[in-house]
Amino acid sequence: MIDFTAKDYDMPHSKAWCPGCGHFLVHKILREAIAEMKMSPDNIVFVSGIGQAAKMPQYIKGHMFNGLHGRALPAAMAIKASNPQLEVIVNSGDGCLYGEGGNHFLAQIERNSDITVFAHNNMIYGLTKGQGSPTSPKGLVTPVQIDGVTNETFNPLAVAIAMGATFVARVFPGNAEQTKHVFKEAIKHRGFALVDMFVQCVSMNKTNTFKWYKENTYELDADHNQGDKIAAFTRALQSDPYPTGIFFKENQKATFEENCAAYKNNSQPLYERDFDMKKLKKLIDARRE
Ligand SMILES: Cc1ncc(C[n+]2csc(CCOP(=O)(O)OP(=O)(O)O)c2C)c(N)n1
Ligand code: SF4
Ligand SMILES: [Mg+2]
Repeated sequence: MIDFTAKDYDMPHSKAWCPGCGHFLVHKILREAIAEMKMSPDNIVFVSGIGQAAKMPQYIKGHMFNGLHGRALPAAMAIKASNPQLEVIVNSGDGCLYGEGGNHFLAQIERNSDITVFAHNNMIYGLTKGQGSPTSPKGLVTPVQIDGVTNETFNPLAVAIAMGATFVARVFPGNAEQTKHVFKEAIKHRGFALVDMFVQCVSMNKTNTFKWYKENTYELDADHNQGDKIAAFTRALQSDPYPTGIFFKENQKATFEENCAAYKNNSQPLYERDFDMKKLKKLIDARRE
């Protein structure tokens, strides 16, 4: 157990985000959550792809892996599988996670890797100057979609629930208390945890502002049954206004790491095991025949 404050998890350098960017609030609340959970930076790996949201691992204390656009999840899965004792946290943008990384999003849900995924959903490609993303609302005018977005809007919660995700939540970080609570529950969850976060991009999305999110969200009722998949799916389809909170969670499903053959009779983390060159060569040679 470590007695750190949220400030201790901050990295000293300045953050390359616009003043008022929604990613700042996530940065603050996430640090508060992990400090209150007494998590050691030595035991956390922050993983991301590319984008404004994906800068997060560089701004928070812990190990980090910053990979290719859309490719945070396979890296996170591999890190967790090679050392299941690590806490693996992904910070990703809506474009990176649901667009370029969409296939990985589906695959990791199916596998139930024991990782926590925080999706910074500003409904826009922020870093590349405001093109429509999978979550952009229909009609949103952008420098590319000059007559407005015509694509259907991707619904990450409904997709995650339908695919069998074991923890599915949405937050609006302007509601700091609920957001911190959901962050902690997601990190504690055994299995794939998705937290979609409504954050504002003050420079590239003038429609879905902090005020807009505030006016268009409400907390799920206290009697919402988090174990009821149909109720969760029904809530995930609601958008006027959007519910926030934990839509669905289940704890019975085995994780990807638990299902790994390598861990069936041996709990020693893969990274600690000797590398069997002969066995590997045999496997590669067999593919060549
Ligand atoms: C394979 C690939 N496609 C496209 C890009 C260009 N690119 C970099 S970041 C980005 C969009 C990031 O948007 P999002 O993930 O929503 O994060 P945000 O900047 O909005 O936080 C794009 C399209 C890239 N680097 N690699
Ligand atoms: S462009 Fe948008 S996402 Fe990027 S730092 Fe500025 S406000 Fe944040
Ligand atoms: Mg984005």
